[in-house]
Amino acid sequence: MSTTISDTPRCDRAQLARQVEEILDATPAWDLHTHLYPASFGTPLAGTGASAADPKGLMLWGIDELLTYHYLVAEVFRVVPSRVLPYADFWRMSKQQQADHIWQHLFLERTPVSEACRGVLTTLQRLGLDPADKDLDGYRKWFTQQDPNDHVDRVMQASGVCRITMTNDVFDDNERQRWLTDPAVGSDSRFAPVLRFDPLLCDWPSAARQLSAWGYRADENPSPEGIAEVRRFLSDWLDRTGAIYCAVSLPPTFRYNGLDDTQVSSVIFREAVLPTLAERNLAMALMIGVLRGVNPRLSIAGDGLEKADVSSICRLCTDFPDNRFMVTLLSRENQHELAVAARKFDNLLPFGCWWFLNNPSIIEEMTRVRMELLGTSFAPQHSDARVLEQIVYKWSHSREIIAKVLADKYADIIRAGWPVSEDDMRRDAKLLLHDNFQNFVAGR
Ligand code: FIX
Ligand code: ZN
Repeated sequence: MSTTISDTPRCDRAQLARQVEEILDATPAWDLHTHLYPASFGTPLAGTGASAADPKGLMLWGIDELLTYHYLVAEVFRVVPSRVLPYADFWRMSKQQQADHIWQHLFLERTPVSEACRGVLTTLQRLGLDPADKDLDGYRKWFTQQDPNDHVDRVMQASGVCRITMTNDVFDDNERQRWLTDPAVGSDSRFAPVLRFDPLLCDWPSAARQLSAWGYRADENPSPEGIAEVRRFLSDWLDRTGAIYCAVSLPPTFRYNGLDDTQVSSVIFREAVLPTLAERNLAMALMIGVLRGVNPRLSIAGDGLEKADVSSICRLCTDFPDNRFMVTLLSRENQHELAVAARKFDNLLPFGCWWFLNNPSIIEEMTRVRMELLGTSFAPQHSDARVLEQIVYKWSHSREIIAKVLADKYADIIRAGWPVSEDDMRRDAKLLLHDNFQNFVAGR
């Protein structure tokens, strides 16, 4: 039976907050953007019962991967700078040595209050390990006792995630080869495939060289035949992977200037990518704002951000009404503009609090702005996890904040005389954590 909270003056805010938090916790989330893979893509840490470790395997899991997450690599160089430990020396260390270094300096010699450090603690705790033990070898032992395939179930259970969306980068040789060798590599139904092809839009000359090497005719300035070949390439990979949407990450300088824009990226996007997706009823995810290699010596930890151009997104939504765009922007300054754009275009779904925005203070601010402008019609979060167990902390921390914002909004409308039932709350939680994304990708 659904209870309705409507006795405004006596409405107990603390009880309402608890109720909403419980409902959010019990609602399965579809994690709509991660860099996670099932064990079929190989894993460097095999665990018990599994086949031999595959050093280049794509399924990352376990405490050493958690500690060497690139967010933490960037943080450890704040504490042990490169004038003390040169970058090259750090990168020469084994994974375990890097993890030891990060554990020592960020956890033992400092207080682990940053969001990425806190994430490791929440993860250990929710997996039944005690962070107070501070026993890195003990944690290592526990992880190596897990079977990776069963471990996926345990982690999904602990994080309340019912489906994990992958990022399947067709320009990554390691990944590409695995799809070509084993057509069933992506058939684990817990993981949904997504076709990712940044070079097509960010670096056409190198994408064209690759396409030619793979047997697709590609010219420097794409001719109509060249465009047809890009479409053939995309179709082949959409068939091979069964992708549920396509994705690219773009720099802050990305511009789409309209139907007569002659930039090569716009031509490829307009004539090859978007028509192929429209034909297949697939959405396109645009992740805009990353400045790659601000400090290249930090490798993957060295990327930064700048503001993106929201007018380009509005033009895309206008010019391609038969396409759907999921958009996340990396700069905090873009968030209000993006939410306003989503009020104008029903083929635009703002999603997630990406990367440097995935901190409690900013998640809360973004979620409030989005809810105030869009009601419940957005996808508040994705994990962007690179290491399996990260979904535990990313979802636990985010659920708490989404619940807090939602409870405040309920309290406001209850005060205005609108009753909110438990069923209403469950429906809203499901929309936010699952259905808005599911309906958008399905074109409903
Ligand atoms: O481009 C992306 O998908 C980014 O999310 C990643 O490249 C980035 O390194 C990341 O892990 C952010 O969380
Ligand atoms: Zn990502």
